[in-house]
Amino acid sequence: MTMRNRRGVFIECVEGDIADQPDMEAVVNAANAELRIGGGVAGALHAAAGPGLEEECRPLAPIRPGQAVITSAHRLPNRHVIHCLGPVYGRDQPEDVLLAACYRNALHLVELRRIRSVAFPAISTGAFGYPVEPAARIALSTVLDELQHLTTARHVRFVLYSAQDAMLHGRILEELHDRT
Ligand code: AR6
Repeated sequence: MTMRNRRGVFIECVEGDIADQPDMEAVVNAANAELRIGGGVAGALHAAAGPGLEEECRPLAPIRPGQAVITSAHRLPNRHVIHCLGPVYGRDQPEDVLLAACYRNALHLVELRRIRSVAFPAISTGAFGYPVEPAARIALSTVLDELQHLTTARHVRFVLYSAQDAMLHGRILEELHDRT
């Protein structure tokens, strides 16, 4: 686990399951455009949340790459789910701009709803094929940049599914944080 503190916000990278983050007020979903169940992160979150989540999502769909919408968390141990549609690598262009927009728009909702803690998965790095290292650089640098606009958030957690991805994110967090 790697942790850093900037502007009073605690940022960490941990190995774990995004559907099992009971101390976080909001969790972020790596959604599909239709906000349907799907696999990976979306599958895990919808399975734990129960069918009410998909029902609440229905009138909000479809969403575009880079967009984020917020719902309640139903049976998940959180208050909110923020659904982001990441870019499909090699198809949705410019993919770096669209991936950064996911994190920025999610944090905009965090600020609007006065959320104190939020957990992100590595959006687009599974079924959507974005290579993990460039995706991690975009994710972490966007979050570090956006901290200046956050007045309520105190804790941002990146939840990675493998030890290798957690170590990679941790190394990039140290590098970006300690450089600036
Ligand atoms: N907790 C944390 N990370 C996870 C979990 C989990 N439970 N499960 C997978 N990951 P993906 P995407 C990691 O495919 O690339 C869906 O089917 C995974 O190893 O969930 O944005 C949707 O319906 C990878 O590093 O999201 C969409 O159609 C990362 O989370 C599409 O896939 C993201 O993998 C979205 O694709």
